[in-house]
Amino acid sequence: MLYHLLYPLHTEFSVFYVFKFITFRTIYAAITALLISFLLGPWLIRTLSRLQIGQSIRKVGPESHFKKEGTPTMGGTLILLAIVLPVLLWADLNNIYVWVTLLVTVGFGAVGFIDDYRKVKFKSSDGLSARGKMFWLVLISAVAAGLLYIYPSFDTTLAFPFFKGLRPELGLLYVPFIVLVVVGTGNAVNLTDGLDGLAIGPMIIASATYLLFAYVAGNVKLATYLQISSVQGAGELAIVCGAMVGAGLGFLWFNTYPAQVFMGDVGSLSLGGALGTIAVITKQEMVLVIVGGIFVVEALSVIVQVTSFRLWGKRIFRMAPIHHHFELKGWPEPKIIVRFWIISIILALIALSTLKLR
Ligand code: 57M
Repeated sequence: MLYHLLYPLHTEFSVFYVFKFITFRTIYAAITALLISFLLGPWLIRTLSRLQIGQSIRKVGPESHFKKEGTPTMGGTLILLAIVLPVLLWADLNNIYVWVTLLVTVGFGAVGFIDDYRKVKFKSSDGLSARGKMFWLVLISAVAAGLLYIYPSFDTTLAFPFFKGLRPELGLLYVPFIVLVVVGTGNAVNLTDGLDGLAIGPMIIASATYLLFAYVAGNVKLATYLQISSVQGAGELAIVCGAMVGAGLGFLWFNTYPAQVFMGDVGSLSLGGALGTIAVITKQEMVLVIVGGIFVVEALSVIVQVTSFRLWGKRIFRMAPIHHHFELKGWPEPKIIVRFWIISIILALIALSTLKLR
């Protein structure tokens, strides 16, 4: 809105010309998101505590988690607000990619909100049925995928890191592919969100990485020089990523060990959905496996554990997702969290190097 209100004034007041620049608006989207988080965070935590919106802890889990019983949850509502408001303020609202990303972010957030609400209301750790949740996530991402598919200039070829000449055309198959990426990322982030700051740290790092990818993809000169897909209009997603970085840092302030609040599914699903959508739009969807490597490993650990247990009655990990394995091995919680962050940073650097390697 600020962009639409203030940029046209540049003909009379040259100072408003700065609103044209994606870099400027990205920085201020991040700062706005941080301010919203810092200003509303303490109030939200007090309100959630007063309303007794506290976490129920599974009795089968690591004992160290029992003391977390009653920690306010659904802090993801703050993350959602701290992303959506800055995007509405600073992004170009005529941009379809911004709206598709917001649709998934808010849609997934709503599914997570209902799930969290039911868990809190019925004071259990079971919310919506797994099928019901999956149905809504698939439906929302299918609508987003359909919108992208019918958008005239949207490219339905698949781009691979390291092999820049390899560009298979997926055609209509690109729609289920988008659904897979977006729903998969939402669920993987959800599984990762099991220790204080464990999901939000890698999410901040991934958002910052995609901020750069979006900026480069949206800039024809840079994209051509780096031989990556140029996506006209994708630069505006740098503003969404900036808001995600700001909202993530603001949330981490309160979620860092020992957490004063958990994000809940409203946070994990919306952030994961947003990241998956941005990866698809910027044509950096395969690189997401590297950037979001922590989320991938967490999800894989569950798949491997469940498969092995069902087929052979044996567990590979002491407990899945993998962060529980390290907890049960005796690693202190902050050590697991910070080490996962370090790995995320390394993975982000490797992913960024794919811009140069071909
Ligand atoms: C959500 N939720 C956390 C919090 C957070 C198939 C199976 C692997 C599914 C999996 C599962 O349900 N995962 C999804 C994980 C929960 O956190 C809440 O959920 C939100 C995210 N959706 O925002 O509201 C607990 O995580 C801890 N936590 C923190 N700090 C945070 O900042 O400490 C969360 C955020 C919180 C808190 O304790 O209560 C969760 O873990 O439940 N199920 C599991 O993860 C379970 N694993 C399992 O059953 N493994 C078996 C299977 C694979 C065969 C096995 O390995 O044998 C474990 N979950 C828990 N305890 N809590 C089992 C032990």
